[in-house]
Parts: sequence; structure tokens; C-alpha cells
Amino acid sequence: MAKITLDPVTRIEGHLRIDTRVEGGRVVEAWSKGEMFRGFESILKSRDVFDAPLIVQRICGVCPISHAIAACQAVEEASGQAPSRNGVLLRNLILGANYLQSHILHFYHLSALDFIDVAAILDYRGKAPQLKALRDWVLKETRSGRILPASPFIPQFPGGLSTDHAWNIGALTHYLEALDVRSETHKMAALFGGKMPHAATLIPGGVTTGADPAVVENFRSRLIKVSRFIEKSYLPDLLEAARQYPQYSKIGRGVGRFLSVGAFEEDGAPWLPNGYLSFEIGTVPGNFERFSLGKVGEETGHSFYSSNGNPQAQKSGAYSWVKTPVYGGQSVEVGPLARLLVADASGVQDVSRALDDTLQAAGLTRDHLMSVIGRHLARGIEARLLVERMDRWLSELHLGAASCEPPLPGASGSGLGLVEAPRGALIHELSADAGRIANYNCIVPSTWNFAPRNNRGAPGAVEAALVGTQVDPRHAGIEVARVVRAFDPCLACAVH
Ligand code: NFE
Repeated sequence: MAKITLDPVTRIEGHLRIDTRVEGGRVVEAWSKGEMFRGFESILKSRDVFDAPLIVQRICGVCPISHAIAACQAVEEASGQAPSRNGVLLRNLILGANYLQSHILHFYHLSALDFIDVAAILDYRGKAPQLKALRDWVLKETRSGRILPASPFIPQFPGGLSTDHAWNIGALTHYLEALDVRSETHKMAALFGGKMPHAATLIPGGVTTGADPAVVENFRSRLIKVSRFIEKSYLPDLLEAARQYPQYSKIGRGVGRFLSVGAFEEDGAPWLPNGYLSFEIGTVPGNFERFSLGKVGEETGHSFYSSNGNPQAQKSGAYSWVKTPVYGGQSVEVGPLARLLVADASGVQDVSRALDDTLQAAGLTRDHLMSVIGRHLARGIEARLLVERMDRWLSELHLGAASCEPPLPGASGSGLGLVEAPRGALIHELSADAGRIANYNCIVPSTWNFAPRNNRGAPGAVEAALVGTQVDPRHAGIEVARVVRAFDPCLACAVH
């Protein structure tokens, strides 16, 4: 076998193609290709700055909150405004709910089918109504010749799936429950965001909904339900996947450089680009340092853009519509694993404790974190940590106080938004003139992770992670898919 191509990579948002060259049963080279162009930065030009939080949310239905908050921060800096304390806490809560939604979506509905064998439903003999209904529906559709067995869950690659019937059925049960749990998280976000997925209340200055005691308790009761699912289903399923797929704790290492720009403002001070944030800011491993915007660059040597950033579909050497963000001239990995590693390296104690506990339960070490299983575990650990923080933020809300400062019109100058989206470091850069957007630039998590080679030919994070992956020719690329999906690709975001 000379190559494996996944085109399109399925169960993601947007259009991603992965090409690999295989020698001796291992991937020796990989190319990550974003196959579409969007153009949000052009759409934003000359709009009113107050439109930015609404427009940028349309980049993506999965992580709209992080885009909105980044835009609010950028507009606030350009207009010299600080959000209210309640507004900051409400942003944290809406974003936290969106993280929980996104992490549970990623494991159960986007990735689990690479591990569990859903065809186990055909042999289900139990009494759970949801599972019986699912089995009967699959059997009926199959007999009618409309679909193949397990088609509600296609596409699924052959080979390498779990043969543990009890886990297959258990995880499938959780797959169905996760639909309801995600609905709870959406409702939580909508309680303060007005609606989901694209929230209506996030504006420069804060959040237009107040902190009403009944709404706060409504949010808290749903958080308890979601927390129960994380503890009883999500984390145990992650540990079971780690147990059944030990080889996946050893592959998918990647570039080994991690970046986090800090998530969730905590100290009540006006927002500052380098202020204290609960997941900390920096790069690891080894040489933890504070994040510096001056070290961020965007390269386009292998992307379909001209040197001044305009789309250029016919360009020699280009193979992706994703640009190549670099930090200090090098490709880095962003995302939940990066956040945990940065926080761990910078002494955030509850993060270090949670890492220790989970790794011990999985029989793994910190070195195993830089792997497919490590990236999945990182989301579960983060979900548990977030529930604790969200409960605290609810308690810190000043009930009945304003959650929003009056808007300051006529923003002029530049502004920066730095937010950790569920998938990693998100940067929005704005320049404004008399309240209108002169220029807007987004550097987005999946852009970092799914970048093509940089200008010096070094691979992007996913391209590097794929190298060395052992592949079985009978499996049609499931090993490659597992490595790729552990990064949780969103190409709609990556290209924006
Ligand atoms: Ni479209 Fe997004 C990415 C996340 S950016 S899902 O990449 O998380 O805010």
C-alpha cells in the first residue's frame, strides 16, 4: 500500500481531506487539506463593530460562544471599555456550557463509532425501551433493503472495533443519553445566551440577560444532571477506551509544542490580554513561558492565498485553504490537552491533581498524554474541572446586579480577543475606525491543528501526529481516522 486517503473526513464540520504516504505498514508522511473557502473576514469589513459578535458566531454552530466572546473583547479594547463583573461570569457560564456540549458531542457522536461496534445492537436481548426501539428500527430498515446493518451510525470503518458486547451496548446507551445531555447543555447556554447555538445576548460590555435567582437555580439543576453523566458515563467510557485500546496511548504524539491563550477570566479585574485566567497562558513543555502575541504569525506558503492574504485558488505548492499559524516560527498544538499541560506546567493545582487521578485510574503516565487516548482523556478531565468551576461562578454572580455596561459607540483603534474555544486557542484581531470595522482577522483552533506545512516545510500538528501510525490495509484507514478525530477537527472554523 502506498497511500491512504480520507476524503472527506466524516463526522466533523466542514471539508477535510487527509492524504498519507505509507511505507512498511506505517504512515511516513501526511498532508492535511482544507477543501473549501469561506471569507468571514471579508464579510466583516466596514460593518458596525457591534455586528461583530453576531456575525462571527456564524463561523460555526459548534463553538459560536468563543467567537462571540473574542469579538466582544476585541471591540471592548478598541473602545476602551471593560465588561461588568456579572457579564464576565455569565460569559464564563455560557462558554462553559458550550464546552460541555462540545466535548460530549466529540466523544459520543463524532468519535466513539471508531471504537465501539454499534452492530452489537442487532444482538440486543435486553429490555431497555430505547435500545429495543433502535434494534427494531435497524432490523426493519435492513429487511426492507433500504440500509445496511447499523446504518444509522455510518460511516463506520471496518476492523479494530471493540468485541466486548457489554461495553458496546453500554456505550451505545450512553450515545443515546448523550443526545439528551447535550440538549441540557444547550438549554443552559440559552438560559443566559437567549438562544443556542447562536447566542443573542453577548455584546461588548457584558451580557444582556441578568442574573435572576430562578434562572441561576435552573442552570444549576441542569449542571448537576450533566455532571452526573460526566462522572457515571463519560469518564468511565474514556477509561474503558484507554483499557481496550492500549496502543492508542502510544501513537499520535504530534509536534510536542503546546499553546494555550488562557480560558475563563476569574479575578474580576478588567480584561487584559495577559491577565490571570483560570487555565493560564503559555506554551509547554519544558520551557513554559507567558503567551506573547508578538510571536504569533500566519504563513501561507502551502495555502491557497497570495502573500497579501487574498484567495488564490491556482497556486503552485499550495494544497490547503487552511493557513498555517505559527508561534515563534513553529507549528504548535492547541486544544484541551494543551490547556491542561500549560495549566499543569504553570502550577494550577486542581488541574495537576485531576491529571494525576485520571492517569492513575487509566494506568498511564504523563508521557502517554501526547496520544490519541491522551487527547480524549483531556476533554473528559476538563469537563469534570469545568463543572466545579461553573458551580463556583454561579455562586459568585451578584444576583440582581447589572450584567452589562452601556455600549460605547464610535470605537477607533485596534482590539484583541483571546479566548480558549473548546478546540483551543482562538485569536480575533480587530481594527476599527469611527465604529466601523476596518480590518478583522481570526486565528482559530482548527487552523492551528489542521494547518499545512509551514514555510520551512515542517508539518502541522495533525500532519506530525499521523507520522508513525501503524495501519492495517484491511481497515480502510480507521487508524488514521482515530488519530485525526482525536484533535476534534472543525474545518468550518479552520477556514472561516
Ligand atoms: Ni467550529 Fe471552533 C474551532 C472550537 S473556534 S468548532 O476550531 O472549539 O472558536
